[in-house]
Amino acid sequence: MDYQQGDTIVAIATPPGEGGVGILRLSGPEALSIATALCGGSKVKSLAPRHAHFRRFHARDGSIIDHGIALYFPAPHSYTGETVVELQGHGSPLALASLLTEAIALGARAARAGEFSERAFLNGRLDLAQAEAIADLIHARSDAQARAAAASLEGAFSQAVDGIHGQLLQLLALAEAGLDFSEEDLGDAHEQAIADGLMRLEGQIAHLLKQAQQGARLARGGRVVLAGRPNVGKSSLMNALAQRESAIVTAIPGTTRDLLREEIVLDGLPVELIDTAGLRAATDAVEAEGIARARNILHNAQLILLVADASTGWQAEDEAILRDLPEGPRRIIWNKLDLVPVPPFTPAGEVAIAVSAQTGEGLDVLHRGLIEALGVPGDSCPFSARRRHVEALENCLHQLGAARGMSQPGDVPELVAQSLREAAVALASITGRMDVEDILGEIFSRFCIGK
Ligand SMILES: Nc1nc2c(ncn2[C@@H]2O[C@H](COP(=O)(O)OP(=O)(O)OP(=O)(O)O)[C@@H](O)[C@H]2O)c(=O)[nH]1
Ligand SMILES: [Mg+2]
Repeated sequence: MDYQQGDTIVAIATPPGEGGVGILRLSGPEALSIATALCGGSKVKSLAPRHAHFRRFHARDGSIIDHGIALYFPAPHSYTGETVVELQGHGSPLALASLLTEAIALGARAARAGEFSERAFLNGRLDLAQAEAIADLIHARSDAQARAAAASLEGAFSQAVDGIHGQLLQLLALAEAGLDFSEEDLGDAHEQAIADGLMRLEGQIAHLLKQAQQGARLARGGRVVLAGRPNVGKSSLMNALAQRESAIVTAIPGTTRDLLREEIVLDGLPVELIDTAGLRAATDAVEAEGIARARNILHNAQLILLVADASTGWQAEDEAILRDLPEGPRRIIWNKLDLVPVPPFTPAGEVAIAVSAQTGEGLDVLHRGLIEALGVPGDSCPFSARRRHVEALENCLHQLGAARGMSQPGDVPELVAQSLREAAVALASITGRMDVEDILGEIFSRFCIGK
């Protein structure tokens, strides 16, 4: 790789706030000279590659900002593939801000979000799927998410993609050979080899697509909205599921006004639970706003739990709310099961789960119901993925299907080759080996600064 950025970038690589350690990271051609100046210039012994050196970090006027460890990674053996220096001082927001200011005064430029990882990608240190996995690892909210992202970062997903891509290129070469020779030269065996290859590849991509869908679902997490009439126990149920008293519960209908959010982890999947204002004709402006927010959020739910009161049974108001719900997965939750011997009659075509938020009865069934309704991938998720990867695999599969449809005797072999080429491009866009400029900005802009 001969890729070298002209400028040297700098960022505070540790999270904002106070902490034991705070790291300033520099990458680019001037990283060493700027870091050397910060460490006291020529008066101090120069930094040896990959050695931890204790240094005082200076301002230009000679005053000392902090002290700590300086680490120098010569190109290309660094995170970005460029010259990188890390100054590891104390996690003091003010000292780090001063160091950053000094580095900029010495010629570095403040890095954009994700720019270190973008350079790592451009220098071939990471492929795109791995770079995305870094962001997913940083943002992981459950063990399962973090493990899946780490597997992607290790290359589990990229290796599977590369393996199939190699086979696809071989098949493409075979199909292109058919363009140069007539049918008689190559014979039936050639056609059969292409047909067999297509079949095999479609099977492999369908399998990878399924895993990527699970990986993307895990990385995205779930969102469940609790809705229903006032006083049916939505807030009580949220508290019971979250195992903490976050929402106010009273016997007064119309208690909840704002949307309240709690996060729970279901079988490794982080799920956002949203409690809403009871749906009815509002009695005041505050409640009316709460109800408007409740109705809005229903459109962004992966699963709606329509909570109803088992002690009153299904009411006309419940029916009206049900009719108004947006399309999408939903469950009826009969709450207050402790007040009745058996759950009431559920409207036809609906799936119901009966619980008591007060006694905890039925909550285990509700947990399993949520896992099933959200399609939680659980431990069967070998790597993390994103919507972009799923779309690329779907596109690849579609092109292979098109190639198979066109590879009958008498068909135009050019079209088969063209579809195979497009399938290969779609697959390669996952790791970024071809045609990636347009998606780069989109991916790296989601990083945090300093990564
Ligand atoms: N017996 C019994 N009472 C419950 C249960 N769940 C909630 N309640 C009671 O029902 C009343 C309303 O509970 P909330 O959780 O505030 O109901 P809500 O649906 O959030 O009400 P709004 O916020 O007004 O829409 C309170 O008095 C709760 O103690 C339950 O499982 N059994
Ligand atoms: Mg409430």
